[in-house]
Amino acid sequence: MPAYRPPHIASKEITPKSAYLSRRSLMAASAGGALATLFGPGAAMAEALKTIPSAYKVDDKLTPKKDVTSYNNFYEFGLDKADPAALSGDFKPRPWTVVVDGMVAKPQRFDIDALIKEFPVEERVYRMRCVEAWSMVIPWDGFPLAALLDKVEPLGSAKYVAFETVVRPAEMPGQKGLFQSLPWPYVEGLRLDEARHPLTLLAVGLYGETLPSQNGAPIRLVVPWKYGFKGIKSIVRITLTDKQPVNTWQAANPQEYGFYANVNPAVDHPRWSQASERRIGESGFFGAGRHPTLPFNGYADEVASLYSGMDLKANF
Ligand SMILES: Nc1nc2c(c(=O)[nH]1)N[C@H]1C(S)=C(S)[C@@H](COP(=O)(O)O)O[C@H]1N2
Ligand SMILES: [Mo]
Repeated sequence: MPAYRPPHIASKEITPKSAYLSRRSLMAASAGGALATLFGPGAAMAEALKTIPSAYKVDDKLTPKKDVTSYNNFYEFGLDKADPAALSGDFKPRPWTVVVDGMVAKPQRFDIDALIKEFPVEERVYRMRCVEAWSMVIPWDGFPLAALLDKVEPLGSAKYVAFETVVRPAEMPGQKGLFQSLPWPYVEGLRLDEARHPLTLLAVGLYGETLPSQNGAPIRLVVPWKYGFKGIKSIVRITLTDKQPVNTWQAANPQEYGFYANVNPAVDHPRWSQASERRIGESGFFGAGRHPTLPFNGYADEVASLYSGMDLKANF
């Protein structure tokens, strides 16, 4: 079993597990309007989210925690699925600052633990579909990106949100050496309306525990209707802009990866079919059951309207 936190991180530097667990049981216990008093200022958002229950928690069987935390894509730690868990022991997710800047009225630097205190952390059970045709079902703990964006007050001119991962070659072995897999930092982007969508989450934990380094500690993006590569990990900067941001995989291979990357079983990857997916952790060939891939990863009711009139084949 991989360690879920680097052993050199003192527990006092980490949001206590009890904080998540009490929040989780409180959320479960609270059917209605009590959330505002329980969670403080950002609670209106949590209330709003309860109006889309199908998106908030899917019924699929959860992928076991050991698979979620040992089968990872995080090229900063290496290319093999086992590398991020095995090679992230030197990574220090605390202390950590996230800068939010660009076309906003109130650019700010946020300490990660202040952020976690400020916004109510809630559990979201989402499907995660990697462009490589495997998938998981993950209980994330996080808060909507929209809550953070509201805080910095985007200007009317802002149309997109750009994200950047930390660069720390001393702690991230995949960023060292001659044979770099990708240019660093890893970068991603969303349209502002996608970023503000209530499903779009900044995750700070999973399975009720502090986010493991291999999953993008201390804070990563989760956009469940898009391929997994949009879910940028270990974020240090979020910048509002009026230009469509470059994203790492599109820049690396524009024939195969686009900006939108909405999960679409009807648009095959040039080298493989996207019609179905291997659900990691289920029994079947190579330990994974086969599932049909759903348009927008099963979130079409919530998000398809964002793309009305758009050619989904061209905007892959
Ligand atoms: N910084 C960074 N973020 C990243 C990646 C990466 O290599 N570097 N890989 C992406 C890909 S391809 C996927 S499928 C998801 C995997 O998230 P998980 O390992 O938590 O399941 O992270 C995404 N975020
Ligand atoms: Mo991926």
